[in-house]
Amino acid sequence: MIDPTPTTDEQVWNTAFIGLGANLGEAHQTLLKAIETLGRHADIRHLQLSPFYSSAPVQSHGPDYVNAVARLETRLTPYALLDVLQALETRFGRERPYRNAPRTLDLDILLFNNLVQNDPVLTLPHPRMHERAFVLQPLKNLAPDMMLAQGSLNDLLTACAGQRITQMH
Ligand code: PH2
Ligand code: MG
Ligand code: MG
Repeated sequence: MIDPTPTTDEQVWNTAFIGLGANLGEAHQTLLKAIETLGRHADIRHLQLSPFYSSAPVQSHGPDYVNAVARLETRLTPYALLDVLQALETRFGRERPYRNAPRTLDLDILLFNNLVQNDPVLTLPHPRMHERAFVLQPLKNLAPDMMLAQGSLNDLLTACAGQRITQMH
């Protein structure tokens, strides 16, 4: 039988950048497992991962964080992707005692296509990404020429030169 709903497949795949962070437990291992799980999701493809970085807590405390950024394509909506990420955070033992508390796993949607929105559930682009070296540096590894509304990645990185961040391997 002829498929009644032929799709022009390319139209439904969106590009998203995800910020990964953890500073409790086996942070590095947790990020690897989270990435592996995401990569197996039926509605996610072409996952690319930046190098891992060790970074001093920014407006947070506790041990140094492990951070990375992933680029992926997804046919999920931004809200459905957020649900997938939050379920993963929960599975890896994330608790939310207070804002910016140390955490076993944080998965933030940084960018979703060129979407700009600000609603109670999801603000895009991520409202603080432009002032955080632990996001900008791995993002630059994946997309060196990217421009944010606030400027180029290089200029924004210069502005947060005081934030300690080291590539791990
Ligand atoms: N995440 C925060 C707050 N502070 N600092 C570092 N170094 N890395 C993070 O991932 C991080 C943070 C809130 O999500
Ligand atoms: Mg975060
Ligand atoms: Mg978060």
